[in-house]
Amino acid sequence: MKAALVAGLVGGLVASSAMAAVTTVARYSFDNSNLTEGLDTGIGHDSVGGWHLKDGPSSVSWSNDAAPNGGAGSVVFNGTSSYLSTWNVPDNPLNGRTQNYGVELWVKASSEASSELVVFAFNPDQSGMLQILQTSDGDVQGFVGAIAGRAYVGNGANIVNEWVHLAAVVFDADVFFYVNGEHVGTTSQPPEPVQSAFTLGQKPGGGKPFAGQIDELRLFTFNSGEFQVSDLSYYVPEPASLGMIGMAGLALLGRRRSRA
Ligand SMILES: [Ca+2]
Repeated sequence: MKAALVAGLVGGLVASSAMAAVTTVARYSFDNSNLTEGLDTGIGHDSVGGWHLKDGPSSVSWSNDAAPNGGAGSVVFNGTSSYLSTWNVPDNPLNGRTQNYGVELWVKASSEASSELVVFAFNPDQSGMLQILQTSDGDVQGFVGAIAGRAYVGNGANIVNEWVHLAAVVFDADVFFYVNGEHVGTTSQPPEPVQSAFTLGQKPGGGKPFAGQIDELRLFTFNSGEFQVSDLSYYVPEPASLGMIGMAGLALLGRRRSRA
């Protein structure tokens, strides 16, 4: 397992042609501009399963500024009252999961954090839950993968007004945090089992509000030892993004495939 893991960590683009070993269990593309249309087609729709962002949207807005390969748009958080949440939604495909799962998203902060802010968090009121934070707190400032109340690893730099890809992946008993597809930290403190909810942009009921944009949130699982960094969407363009290549690009792709 360790050899495969190291290969995955250093493989990057070289390994991207390998068959993806992860299974997407929920995906939120935020490509629909209608914030009030309803759970099945609105901004909080899970395009894979039924784990819709039911308690959102609250004060979020939509932007046609999408992440790289991020489709038509993203969701915007105002830094005061905005959040999206699955609070009280029963269809959680990760319920009880303890290991071999991951969370990835693109984020574009509009300002440096003056304190600890929630980008993504499972049950953020409970210690030991997996989180992705923006913070200016000490050595872990910048974007941070966290086990609430226990362990924090970050990229150590504040990045604002540009899209950054973040991923927190639970491998067996370790948590790996990636920024733009590069491994920036590991903690051997495993998070608590996933429970019924996650929030984006703030704690449920208010607190630690993030200001900026989030796009292309994906949650995935994999078999022990099979995750490779090249499985992250940072390296694997989604099928929907093929439309952005344009006709010339598709023709080129066709020629490449016909030659193979
Ligand atoms: Ca999008």
